[in-house]
Amino acid sequence: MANVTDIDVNECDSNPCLNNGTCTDLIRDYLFSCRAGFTGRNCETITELDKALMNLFHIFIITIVSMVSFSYVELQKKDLIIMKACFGEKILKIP
Ligand SMILES: [Ca+2]
Repeated sequence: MANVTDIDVNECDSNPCLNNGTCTDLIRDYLFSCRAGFTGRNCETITELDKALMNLFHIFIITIVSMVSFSYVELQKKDLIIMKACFGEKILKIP
């Protein structure tokens, strides 16, 4: 009579781990060790903390881009004022 370990297969052979989780073969089962930021039976879910961090990072990037754009426009305005002071209003006639 075959015992349970004789008919067991390696469930990790099919590479079922998502998001680079580590699979441990068990008897008729498997266990995942998920990378930081992932959870769930198959490491398929992004943790709420990581969702919040991604949202914060997104807001940070948008803020930086907005600040750089605003600074660039302000610099162009200052350049135009200086050019007008140096060359007069005719500078505006250059296409
Ligand atoms: Ca197994």
